[in-house]
Amino acid sequence: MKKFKIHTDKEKLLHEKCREVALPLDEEKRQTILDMVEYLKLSQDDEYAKANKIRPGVGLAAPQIGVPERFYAVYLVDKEKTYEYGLVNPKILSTSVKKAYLEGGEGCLSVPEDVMGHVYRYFRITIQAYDAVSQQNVTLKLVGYPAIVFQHEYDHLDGILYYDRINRDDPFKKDPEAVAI
Ligand code: UDB
Ligand code: ZN
Repeated sequence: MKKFKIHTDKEKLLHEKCREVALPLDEEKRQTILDMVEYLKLSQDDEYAKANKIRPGVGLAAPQIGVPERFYAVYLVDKEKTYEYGLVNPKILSTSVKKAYLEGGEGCLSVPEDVMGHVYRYFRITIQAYDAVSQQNVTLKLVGYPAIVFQHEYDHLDGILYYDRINRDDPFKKDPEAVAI
């Protein structure tokens, strides 16, 4: 199993916009993306996570492994549905007016110390990308928790970390358009 060095927010790379990936995807890059999905899957196994001293991850973006390019992996199970994707050059096609935030706040594999506060995101998004897992273009309609995860990863491609979206003066400021998840 491939081990990744997870880069942290001390590094400039995490705060910079990533460049588009040339398609068709070369075999080496496809393998890297599949390895990222595998890493997430394994990290959610308690034994494996403990033995390898890693956190259970639901998403991982290229800059977090030191690659300044527009792709990310997601592996999560929500409401009996499994989301297993390796998105390349994702585009958010549409967003809801309604917002959502994780009640317990967000964290990040690249941020060693949690920052408290509400991170408002869109409740629904439609995202289009090339998916390295199924090897086809996909258009995904995401709602609630999965929508939040895909937006968190998308932000990494633009050099945005979750704490950049927390209100500095009032971290728990209410947004009347937002629901807690
Ligand atoms: C995570 N994990 O992976 F509900 F099996 C977070 C960390 C930062 C705490 C490791 C997480 O939410 N795990 C989780 C949650 C479950 C069930 C389960 C595992 N990320 C991904 C990340 O940093 N990507 O760049 C942070 C999430 C916060 C909101 C969306 C992504
Ligand atoms: Zn993150």
